[in-house]
Amino acid sequence: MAPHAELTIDGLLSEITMLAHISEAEPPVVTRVVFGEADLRARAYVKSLCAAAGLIVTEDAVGNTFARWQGAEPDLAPVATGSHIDAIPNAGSYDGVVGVLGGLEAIRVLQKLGFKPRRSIELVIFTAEEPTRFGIGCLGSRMMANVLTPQQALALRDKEGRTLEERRASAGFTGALDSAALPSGRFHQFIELHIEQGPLLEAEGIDLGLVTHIAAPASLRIHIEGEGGHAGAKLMPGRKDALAAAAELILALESAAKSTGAIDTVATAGVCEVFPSAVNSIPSRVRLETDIRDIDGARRDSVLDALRAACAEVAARRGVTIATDLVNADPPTACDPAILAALEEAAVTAGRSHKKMVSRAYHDSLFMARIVPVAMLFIPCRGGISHRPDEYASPEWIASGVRVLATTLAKLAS
Ligand code: HGY
Ligand code: MN
Ligand code: MN
Repeated sequence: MAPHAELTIDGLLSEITMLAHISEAEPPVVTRVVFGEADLRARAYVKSLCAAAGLIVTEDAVGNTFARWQGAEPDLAPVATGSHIDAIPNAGSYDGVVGVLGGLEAIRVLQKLGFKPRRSIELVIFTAEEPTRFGIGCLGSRMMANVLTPQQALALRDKEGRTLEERRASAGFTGALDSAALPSGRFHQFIELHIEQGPLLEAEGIDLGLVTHIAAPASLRIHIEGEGGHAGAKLMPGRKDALAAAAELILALESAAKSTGAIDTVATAGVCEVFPSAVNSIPSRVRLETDIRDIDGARRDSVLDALRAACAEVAARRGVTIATDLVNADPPTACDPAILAALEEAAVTAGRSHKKMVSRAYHDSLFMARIVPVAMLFIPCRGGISHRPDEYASPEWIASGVRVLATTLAKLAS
């Protein structure tokens, strides 16, 4: 089953634009934090599109959403595809959305072609792929894979101190948390279509990326307690400036990532919260959130260890107190060779250039891999830009991803 070459995706493009306008910010800026007002409107919009396609829509206790195209043998485990629609502040229109609306489009294309799946095909919209609200990414897929247990989920709070329980209940999700964990065998195979969020495909003029491995993310939260005081009256000797200590740790993190000798090691401190944050007051308290990744778990952990060592050294030398808590340190994952082979065959049939590559961004596939064979299909994004309003994927790139996804889903569901 190979969709025709002139697959038109005008409807899909307008749905992507429509979804981009469902934002907490002014277009073209997309901000859609989980369980916020825009997230709920976006969920309603996407569910209406799924219902219009005749899919059976269900939601779990944390808002993971499943839209099923019933197959001829409904007892067989479905083939699934999907991604996320939540977006970090100041984001773009395509991260996650291409995998959700593109996955829906792949189903609609197969419906139009009169394809009848033997296995059901299920579109999955994962809750909270982004860490923005609760500080941990892939919350929904972690719970599906029981990587995040209900007990751990109960401890999650957002910046306003609201718990996951409060937030999900106000969003209308009240099921028992332990019902989110899926039994193994719930899905047969899973494919996620996503923009590359890097520059390689576009730079090399290649249409599609067949993702062989997904990098291992880790996040260490660092609390620094110094001594506040008057920025003018307190002399330099004996100061315990928490932000100066944080600055040393940020540079130590950067140098540890650079010195592994591997290009795949990356790290940054994406959040730095300063108290009291007054220009004429010595910072007494700082919270740093750090993000450390590598496709090699041990190498990534060596950077974590170097950062912890730097915390101990800076605390001793500067007389500040430094406490750390590990938010997550997940293993990398390898994608399933059989699904990759099916994707490659579909790319060849479609006459699309393609290359094997790793994903440096993490995705829900990283956690779905714990309960089902997975693979990811990348399309290029302009300049490799992502997590910015100028994120862009061309209609040609999107159409080629949808086409190859549709062909592969048809093969796996036959
Ligand atoms: O941060 C990531 O890798 C993903 O985009 N949330
Ligand atoms: Mn993202
Ligand atoms: Mn994403």
